[in-house]
Amino acid sequence: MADSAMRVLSIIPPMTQLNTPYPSTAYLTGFLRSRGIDAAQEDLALALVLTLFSPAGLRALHDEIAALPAAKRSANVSAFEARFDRYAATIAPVIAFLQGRDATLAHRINGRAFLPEGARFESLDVYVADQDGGDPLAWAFGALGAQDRARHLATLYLNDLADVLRDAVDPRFEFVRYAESLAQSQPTFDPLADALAAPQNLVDRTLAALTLQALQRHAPTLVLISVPFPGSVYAAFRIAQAIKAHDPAIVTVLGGGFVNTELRELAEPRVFDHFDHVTLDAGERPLLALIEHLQGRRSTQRLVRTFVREAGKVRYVNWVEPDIAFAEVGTPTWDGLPLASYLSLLDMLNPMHRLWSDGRWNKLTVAHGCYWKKCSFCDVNLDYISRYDLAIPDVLIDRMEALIRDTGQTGFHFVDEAAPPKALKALAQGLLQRKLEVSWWGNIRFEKSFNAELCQLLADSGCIAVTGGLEVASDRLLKLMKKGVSVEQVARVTRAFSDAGILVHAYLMYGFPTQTVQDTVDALEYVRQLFAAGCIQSGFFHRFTCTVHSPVGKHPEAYGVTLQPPLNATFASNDINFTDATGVDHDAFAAPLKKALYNYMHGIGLEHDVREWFDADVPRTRVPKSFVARALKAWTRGGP
Ligand code: B12
Repeated sequence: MADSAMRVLSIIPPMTQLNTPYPSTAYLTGFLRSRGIDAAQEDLALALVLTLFSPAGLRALHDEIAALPAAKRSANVSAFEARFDRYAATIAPVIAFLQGRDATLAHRINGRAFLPEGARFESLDVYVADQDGGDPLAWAFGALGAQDRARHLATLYLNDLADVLRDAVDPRFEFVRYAESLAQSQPTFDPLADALAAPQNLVDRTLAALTLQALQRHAPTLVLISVPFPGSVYAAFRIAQAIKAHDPAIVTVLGGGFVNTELRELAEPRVFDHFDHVTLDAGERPLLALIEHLQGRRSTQRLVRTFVREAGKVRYVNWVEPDIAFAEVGTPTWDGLPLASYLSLLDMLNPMHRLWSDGRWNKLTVAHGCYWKKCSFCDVNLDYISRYDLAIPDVLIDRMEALIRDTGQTGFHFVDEAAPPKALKALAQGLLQRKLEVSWWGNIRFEKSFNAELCQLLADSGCIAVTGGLEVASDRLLKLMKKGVSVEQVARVTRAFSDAGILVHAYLMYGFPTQTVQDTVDALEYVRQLFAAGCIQSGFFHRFTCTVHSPVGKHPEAYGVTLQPPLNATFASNDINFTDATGVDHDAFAAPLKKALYNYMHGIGLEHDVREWFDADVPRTRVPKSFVARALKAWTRGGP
């Protein structure tokens, strides 16, 4: 293939997120262009949703439903059919509103007579009605939040439509993940192969048509399909299938976070019916090698971190060459993505979830990898954690300036594993020096070095929110998981952020090895106190899962657990089941912890004994009532 003929198209498959593009194609496209390679990108996740949820898309859905036997029509489907005319009339204005193109529609939406209301609107009834007007959303949005209120109602309306699509066409469809179970920790390719061999439904057909349109627009010779999460894998294969059916000579490559995590032991030849190559870890170096290979300038033996199929068998080729330094990867570009068409959804009435689903964020990385890389629940052995590499602050700020020119937008989400405090300090100083007015947020570790002074500096430079792991709030377990923080330290650090006006979201965990019921009750008590003391404003409880690449998965004996025997995976491998000698049924705590947290986030129930959230009898907490208050007092007296 001659140099001039090489045209690369990078694709984000459904689903990732709808408010802003997932950044991998932007990174790869920016890098390839910086090396003089003709590269373009497409977000087929957004395109799929905009096509399905359009007047023509709803008519197609209506036609599908007409062919369904009456017995197969769920309540959601019947409700949609009964009000189809209203749905068909409102879908385009609602999408325009969610895209920020028609703000005045908020008034009609808020009147509650404009949109047809399906089952999703029942969630509004759980909120306490306002005493005067009986407005169930008044507590959340107040008198001034007309736009947000309308955005929330419009999101419920879209969720209703997604339910109809799910019930009538494809049970696997969701807005942020699609057919996730076909890929996540799936030891064999069989379920995915069966799904790919099944006749195409409306979603598949729409996606195939969009794929062909993208091929027509860009005429690529090489297509890169990026799968960050298990919930984007099925669609990635459908896209590759459509490409190969159209023109088998187009080279297809699979890469991304899911591959880097779950396909490291790939041995399934059928994957290569759809993809010519599968690459691991940071894509820049493997891609340069692959492009040289496709241009006839490099043999197969010298591919980098690339799986190929040879004589019907999967072979992993890794000619060792250094990765491209973080300072040299170039600036991501959003060029070619329809930035004005993303949807600002308002799903959860929680300030942090809002940052994830609402608004267009430029995404950048302060540093590649994690500077701590010790946490025993984390995939610390994988390149995206273990290879720590940092660019000087000036390079980062240059990239930010380039992105503002590129997108016209000044909000940044740093997608780091954990942005290092020193680098953030230098970034903040640099932003202030250059008088660059931006907003930014990202994930950090609750390090001691985030004191009041540094937090204020970060806030002055535009930091609006941080997320960080408190995991199981228990000093014993934090030590066992090598988190490197204590509850007391987290209290002080989060308070310093909050005092500076920065929103704090805590990642919380339950079900870690050796965790007892008492530990869980105590953890919730710490969390209660942190909310009550204004240290954190948001949080989420994740159930601990043991992965094959984590220290717990590698040395289970050190954590008192026994792993189930390995599954002999030929396809995906990640989560492993285990037994914990404590025998605690952590599943029983999922709902109580979620309920408690949901209420705390809204300032409700903070004065209650934490035992009240649990259905079963649990022991009284051992945590002193004023633990957090005392930690904060000692700190204001003595400094951190
Ligand atoms: C920030 C982040 C988030 C954020 C923001 C996500 C977003 N949409 O922007 C939030 C908190 C919302 C999030 C949520 C989730 N996340 Co997350 N997230 C990350 C994190 C830390 C960085 C992602 C990122 O933007 N990286 C920067 C981009 C440029 O990197 P990249 O996509 O990996 O691309 C590079 C390479 O992979 C490669 N590449 C990518 N595509 C391709 C394609 C080809 C052809 C080639 C050759 C190369 C290539 O080149 C790129 C440049 O080097 C990663 C871990 C990590 N460090 O990567 C986890 C990670 C991607 N998340 C993960 C998961 C599981 C999730 C959730 C499903 C968690 C959950 N249970 O809810 C959700 C899914 C949410 C959704 N549907 O959008 C896993 C996925 C692993 C897996 N099992 O598949 C990861 C890897 C972390 C982990 N080990 O747990 N996440």
